Amino acid sequence: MKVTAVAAHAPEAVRAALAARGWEAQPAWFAAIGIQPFVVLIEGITEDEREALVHWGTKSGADVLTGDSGLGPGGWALVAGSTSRIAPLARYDRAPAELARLAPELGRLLAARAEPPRSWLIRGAELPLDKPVIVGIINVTPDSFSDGGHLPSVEAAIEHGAQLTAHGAGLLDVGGESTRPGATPVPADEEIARVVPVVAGLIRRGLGPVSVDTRKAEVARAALDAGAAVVNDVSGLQHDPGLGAVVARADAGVILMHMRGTPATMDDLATYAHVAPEVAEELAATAENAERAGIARERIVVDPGFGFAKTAAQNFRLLDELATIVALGYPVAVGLSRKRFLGTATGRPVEDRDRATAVACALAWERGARLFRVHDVAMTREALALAGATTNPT
Ligand code: PMM
Repeated sequence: MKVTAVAAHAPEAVRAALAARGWEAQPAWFAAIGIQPFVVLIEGITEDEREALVHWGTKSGADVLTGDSGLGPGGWALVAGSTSRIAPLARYDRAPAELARLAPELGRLLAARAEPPRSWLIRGAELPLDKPVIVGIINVTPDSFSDGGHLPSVEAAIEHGAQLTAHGAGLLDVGGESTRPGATPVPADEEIARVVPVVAGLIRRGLGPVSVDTRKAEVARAALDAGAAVVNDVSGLQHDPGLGAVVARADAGVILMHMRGTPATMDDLATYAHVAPEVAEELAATAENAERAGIARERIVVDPGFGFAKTAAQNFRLLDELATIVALGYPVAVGLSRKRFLGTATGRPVEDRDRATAVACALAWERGARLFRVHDVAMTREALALAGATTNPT
């Protein structure tokens, strides 16, 4: 007899173990997915629902931990087991009647896991997500925290875009307003004067697709008119209620980032009892808001907003628990590049954080992120090539 531990953090090892022993490809894959561990936290439940869950857990072999003082009203339950054990709870015909309220949300989580988004619709194109999309940063601000002021002219910014593209960027993100804590707000006309010539120049050179990093409808409209295909809004449509309609009308893609408050107030709002679920809940509301404004679901990407209203410790938890954000079912972008919390771990100053950025991006890929907004595209591309080769074996 021989006993071997099989890696279980992803379905691949189980699939390969079965395939190597003669199983057909499809049954091996379905079995591997079914064996994957699945852990859900269910909050706001009644006493009856809690009891029904405990009873169901005993019968079905899932672990059910419960309590009555949750983060919100009602009781809570943490349900853990293999996916195939928990999946029947998402079916009205299989779940106990007392637990019918659970089915839709649980079904949505299971579907997002089984069928993650394969592409992202932006204006005039569809970006496949089976490989990482590296978003190259072009900051045309005099005061961005990490590279402010290094692009003195429109020509230099366009040339920088050409270089980022040559290094492997799949999207170029042009920003004209710094969002670091305490940065001075920029009037719309000034922001337009900074970004539009760069967007137009990139398009003229056949570079892109291009994204505009702005919170303002007016700036977004001008950049879209100049040929941008994506709007990257760090305020998640909080800053300018008109931005959603501008994106919708242009059939543009949108990146909705999580933050609380404004760059001026966000540092005082970094108060979470359990950061990942709270960010996920707030991002879900933001995405719903965008869909109500007429933006198609397929055009939405969400971003947990590393460094925005989060302490270093919260950023590390969020990076580790990124799967909670991925479970929302939208493609996930991360902006980790050169951020302060990376310096907390490595002791490196802002100008020496590209290695840490590349490693953090590889960790984020492994947890399900698909878009990576970075300054050093070449180094991140190498890290992601390695991460991709490990997680998608050929
Ligand atoms: N971070 C910054 C600016 N824009 N956009 C998204 N989607 N995600 C981010 O994390 C993000 C962003 C701040 O960094 P910078 O000043 O280096 O551009």
